[in-house]
Amino acid sequence: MNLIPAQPYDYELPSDLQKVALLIIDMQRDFLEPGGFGEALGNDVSYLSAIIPTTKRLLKIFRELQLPIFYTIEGHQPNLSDCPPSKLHRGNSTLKIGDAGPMGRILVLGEPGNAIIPELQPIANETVISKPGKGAFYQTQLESHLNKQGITHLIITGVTTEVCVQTTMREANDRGFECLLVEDATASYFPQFRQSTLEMIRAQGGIVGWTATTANVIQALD
Ligand code: TIU
Repeated sequence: MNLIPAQPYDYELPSDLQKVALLIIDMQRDFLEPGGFGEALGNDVSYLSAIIPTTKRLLKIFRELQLPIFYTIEGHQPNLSDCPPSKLHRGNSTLKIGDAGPMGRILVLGEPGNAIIPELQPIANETVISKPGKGAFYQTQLESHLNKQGITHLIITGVTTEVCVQTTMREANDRGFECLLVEDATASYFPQFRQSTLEMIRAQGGIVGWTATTANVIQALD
């Protein structure tokens, strides 16, 4: 039995590792680089790049073992038909979703700013899911992809911990997936929110799932 040392207790991997997917959430230029949606919301984007090396290490081992890899991107159709008015008008920044920014139209699919960062570019046989909301299961094909491939376990990484990552993990947990959030491969513009999210997820015997370090995940898979 392969166990990942985790909190609140060891995370058991299935004997068939093809049932374990790496999920990399919203590591797109919009959130990590200056001039995108994250900065338009008033955030200091420098907090997020710290997790690029750990995410790369996880990507490397999943690729070496030929295990399933999924990425998400938060973005909207160019006509914004999939962006509810509540999301479009929220906040008081001058740059809104759909406006032209330094990296193209903010949070619009296909724009330069909407691309996954160069360090984590997907390769063949890896699945990219674009999503209009914070949760990756809302109005996407993610669930059917996972079910079709028989995936039962999700190793979750990405940004931002308390927004898209936590929403997605809760959605996945309710759908019966065994979820582990990688502590040093998730980041927030608010370090205290990241810490609180890790704690609330694993509280109450793992009410939403597990957390573990990159090193522990890799050691168990190796
Ligand atoms: N603003 C913020 O923290 N996050 C988002 O808007 N999206 C994601 O978390 N990806």
